[in-house]
Amino acid sequence: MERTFVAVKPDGVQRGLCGEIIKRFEHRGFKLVAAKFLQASEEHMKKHYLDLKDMPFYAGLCKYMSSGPVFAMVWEGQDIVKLTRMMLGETNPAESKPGSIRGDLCINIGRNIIHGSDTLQNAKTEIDLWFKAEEFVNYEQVFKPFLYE
Ligand code: IDP
Ligand code: MG
Repeated sequence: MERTFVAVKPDGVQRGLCGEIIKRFEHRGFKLVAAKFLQASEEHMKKHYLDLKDMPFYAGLCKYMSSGPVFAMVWEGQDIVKLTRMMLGETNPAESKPGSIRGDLCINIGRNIIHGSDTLQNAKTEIDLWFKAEEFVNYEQVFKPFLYE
């Protein structure tokens, strides 16, 4: 089983899309293992997006991501890093297929409502950045035999 980091961004929270996004992960069969609603600091967002520090939009992105609440989550499932990226669509909503979260729910690259880790290694780094060990809940998905052969 893999874990990935997902966050509804301030635009997604303001637009009332947390429920819709959580629903899609639940319906897919993924298991929620940690979640919290918070306003992140700009410093925290600079660490989160460190890979993008040389991009022209880096400062604005970090400022925006810390401008309001985000819903941060860790989800678990088989191949979840790859499958989450497919559920998200492309970084640019305008290039995202209908049926994907960004393709269905947003328009603009700077307001693309959701973050999802892009690699297993980045998922681990991001989960460690956002969550402490005691924030994870241990439980079994009772319908697991009906999700996985
Ligand atoms: P991702 O969120 O699909 O992984 P990244 O390339 O990691 O995309 O970029 C992180 C975030 O930075 C994007 O989700 C988007 O909010 C923002 N971003 C990326 N490219 C641009 C751009 O060209 N203009 C403005 N914002 C951008
Ligand atoms: Mg990314």
